[in-house]
Amino acid sequence: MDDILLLKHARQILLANNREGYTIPGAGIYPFQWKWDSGFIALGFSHFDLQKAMTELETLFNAQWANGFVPHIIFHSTAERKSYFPDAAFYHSSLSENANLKYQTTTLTQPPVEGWVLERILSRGRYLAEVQSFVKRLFPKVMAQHEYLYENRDPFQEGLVYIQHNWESGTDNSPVWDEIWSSFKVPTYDFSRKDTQIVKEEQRPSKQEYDYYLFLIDLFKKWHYNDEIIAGKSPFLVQDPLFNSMLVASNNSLIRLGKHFGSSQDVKRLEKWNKKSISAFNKKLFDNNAGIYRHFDLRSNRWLDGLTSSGFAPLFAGIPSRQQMKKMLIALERFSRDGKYFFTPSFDPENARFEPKRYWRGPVWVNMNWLIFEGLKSYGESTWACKIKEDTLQMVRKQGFFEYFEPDKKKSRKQQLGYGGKQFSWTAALIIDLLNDKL
Ligand code: 9WN
Repeated sequence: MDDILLLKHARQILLANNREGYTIPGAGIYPFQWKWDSGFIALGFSHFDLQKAMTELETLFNAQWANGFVPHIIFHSTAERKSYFPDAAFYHSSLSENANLKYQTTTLTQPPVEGWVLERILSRGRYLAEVQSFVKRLFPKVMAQHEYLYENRDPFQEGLVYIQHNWESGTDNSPVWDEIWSSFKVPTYDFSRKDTQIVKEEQRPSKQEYDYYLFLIDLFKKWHYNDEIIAGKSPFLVQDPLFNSMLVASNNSLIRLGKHFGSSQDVKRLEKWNKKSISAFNKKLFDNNAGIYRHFDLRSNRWLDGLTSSGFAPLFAGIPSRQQMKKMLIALERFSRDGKYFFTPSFDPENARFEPKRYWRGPVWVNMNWLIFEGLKSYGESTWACKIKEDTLQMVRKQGFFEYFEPDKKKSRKQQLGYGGKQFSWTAALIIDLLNDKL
């Protein structure tokens, strides 16, 4: 497929998945609005429909809670109520005193990408009064989200915020969580999986993993979603390098935007947060031997076992020094094992727990490639950035706009090996961005 056709297809997918005011990640499997998906989707729309890009984020922030928290799923459509599990009833968000009762939402969040997305939308419509007033309206809402995170998710005031559930990481069934799951027992839940009616079981998390995911939510319900109790008692409390990188990158954008759209006080707070976060990142999360950032488990007080593509995300936020970045290039090369794999498998291919078909346990994801591509570009590493861009385009040209992809290049050349949801929105959105990139 040539690039003009690819671009046309990508736009068609975004438009087909667009609903009234928001865009679903993929028909059938994900029928509502998801938080970080909306960020990538808005970026894709900003190339050809600024109005839709702005509406996507406005709709998301309409569901923001009183304390600044932004939920990870907004269950807009009642017609689709029964087609996704766990649904709004399972979360029972009104148990939290902060919940936004106008919307049916989850009680978990996702990586805070909105700050840097806002800046990119502005760059596409800088001279339009409508875009400027949009950024002005959104700025305090994004700021409130960051305030929520630093005030409620950083119990030791380290500058690194924690996630309280694997679904907050965006990388749901990553092998890094395995050792947390093995540290406690959960009941067996009786429920009907909706995801495996659409996607093959071998490409999704196991039923046993779902039991853990549901049990954590049940615990939080018992504690009325009180963050202080969760931080004190929950078995899952992790400083995730991807989540924190998105926060730092968004801080960076808000600092630049704040000069026009915020106050000098906002800018000062953001600078203070970022200074602390970046220094903690490099002291606590960088694994100098492996050349990659790690997940830190606040319960066991050590890094979780295993290296993931999330560990490269700090490149996007400008966190590593040049020396650290050079080490990361070696790790990145190892992840692709001399060109055997596409850049960048979601889990270390040399680890015995690598599973090339199963979701976040091995397959390649376009959003992670895009973040790493942008990161390397910002360090002036254009040769590397180009390799990742080319791999990503080649993968999608051959396989289509899937949710995730077979990492093995040889296999992928011979067979149709795109996995998960089809006509997936963020794959389409980021392909639009890559095709518009000048590198
Ligand atoms: C749970 C929508 C979301 C993405 C996540 C991805 C997957 C949901 C699920 O789909 O998670 O949030 O049901 O598996 O892991 O990153 O935002 O695309």
